[in-house]
Amino acid sequence: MASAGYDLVVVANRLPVDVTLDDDGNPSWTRSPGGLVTALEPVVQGSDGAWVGWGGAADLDLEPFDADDMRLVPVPLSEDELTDYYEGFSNDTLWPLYHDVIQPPTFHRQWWDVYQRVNRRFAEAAAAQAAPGATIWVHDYQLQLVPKMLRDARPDLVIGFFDHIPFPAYGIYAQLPWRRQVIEGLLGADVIGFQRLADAGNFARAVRRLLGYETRGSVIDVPVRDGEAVGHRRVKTNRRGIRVRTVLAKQFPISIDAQRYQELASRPDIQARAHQIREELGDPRTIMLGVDRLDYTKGIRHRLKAYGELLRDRSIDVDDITLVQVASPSRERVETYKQLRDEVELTVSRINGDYSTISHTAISYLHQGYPREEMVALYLAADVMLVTALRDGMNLVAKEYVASRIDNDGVLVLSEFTGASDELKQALLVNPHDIEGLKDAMLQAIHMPKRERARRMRALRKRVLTYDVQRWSATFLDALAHVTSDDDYGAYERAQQASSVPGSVAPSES
Ligand code: GDG
Repeated sequence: MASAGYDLVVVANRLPVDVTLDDDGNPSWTRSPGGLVTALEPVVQGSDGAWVGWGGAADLDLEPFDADDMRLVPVPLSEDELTDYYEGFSNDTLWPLYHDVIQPPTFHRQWWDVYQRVNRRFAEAAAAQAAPGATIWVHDYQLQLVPKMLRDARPDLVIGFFDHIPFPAYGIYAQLPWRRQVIEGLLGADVIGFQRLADAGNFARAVRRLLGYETRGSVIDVPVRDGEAVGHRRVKTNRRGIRVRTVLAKQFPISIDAQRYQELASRPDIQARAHQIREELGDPRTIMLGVDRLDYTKGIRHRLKAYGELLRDRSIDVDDITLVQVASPSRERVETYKQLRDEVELTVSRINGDYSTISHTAISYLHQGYPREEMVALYLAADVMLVTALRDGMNLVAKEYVASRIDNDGVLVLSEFTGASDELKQALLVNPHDIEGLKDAMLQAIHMPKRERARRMRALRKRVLTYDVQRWSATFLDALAHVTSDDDYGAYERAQQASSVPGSVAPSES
């Protein structure tokens, strides 16, 4: 560590490890490898960085420690705070609201109070680690107030925020009783990253409607308050004679470590496991696969409905086709998730009861988490991948499937309500609410000729291998460096527009 703190501090709800205490209270940790960890770990390791986050268990009050060349700074959360801040405000207010109110959001003033308190704790922990002028990268909807809290405490810091989930249209966002405070919290950042151009457009509209600030494309002019310290930031006077600083709000579509998935898919043991999976399923002609956290945004019920109707209509035969549905356990203490699990499991058992035979099961349903190697074996075994989310910031599963198909085979059925659909145009794009359309797409995928499968998959792979997660984090940090430097910002913007930026589609209407 530099004596005066770290030059890069990542702030996320979770640390990249799970911390556990033994009987004597001694901590030990295991890595919890997710997409975010893979993306940010090399950046943090290579730049004298620290990672601030919750350790994964209630009431852990630990000193910062070093793991895998990173400084890890645990933020303690009590059982009550987890209930109000995490399960409550994050997962039962913001999550459903930001996913187009697929489930009704719950608004509780008590949850909001705790959300503010916990955000402040994260901000203070991050500020304590940051060297003068350091870069802080804050992640996701659980921590939207942190950018402003950091800016107020430490104007010298360069602050980025990335929103992993959608940002809703104004008509929906406006329901949030604390809509103004959240927008102001985010605008503490110098760069606010979204998955899609449409999300950035929705955010800019909310800023105009709620705060009346001027926006030009992805640039937002945020007025500088009297006496506000701006650090080294450029401040200019706008047309109305108001002193403003520049905030960049634009899309930075996240990706995966595509190379890693290719490597796993090339391993003989994983390929052998893929063959074994096929055999164990009774060697059906077609294996369809769904992989999701068991979440109501993922469209699992719509997928099951379409599949059940295809069996009912005899458009497909259980002797030929199996659907494997991995539904990894998620947020099990939140009531809507308990209900979803009951509904999904009832539907699965009805379909299996109606259509399975002694030798062939219609749906192989797995309410478990698996090692990444097993996931890649499943991707390799699956002829058709079903991603039918009703709303999804990006959907990494779609990209993982594509990166794993080194054989240029397999068909991706992809909901147009995922961020991934902005980039993965050669998938079979579907509206999951249109059950007939979804059934047609499933049949088209099942019967697609090999040449067409290969043509589409090659194009998909090109996209995923080019825009991988390393490129994502480099692009975000590059934007952060430019927007806060004295360089000609306009030149940076023009260069961006000249290069092909993925996900360039028109914003959705509010
Ligand atoms: C949020 C946004 C955005 C799932 N089951 C197992 C397992 N997984 C892995 C997948 C994938 C990840 O979890 C899920 O990522 P998604 O992107 O599909 O969805 P969310 O969890 O909702 O993620 C989303 C993402 O943040 C990143 O910004 O794309 O839109 O909602 O990597 O493979 N992994 C293993 N075993 C499992 O059983 N090993």
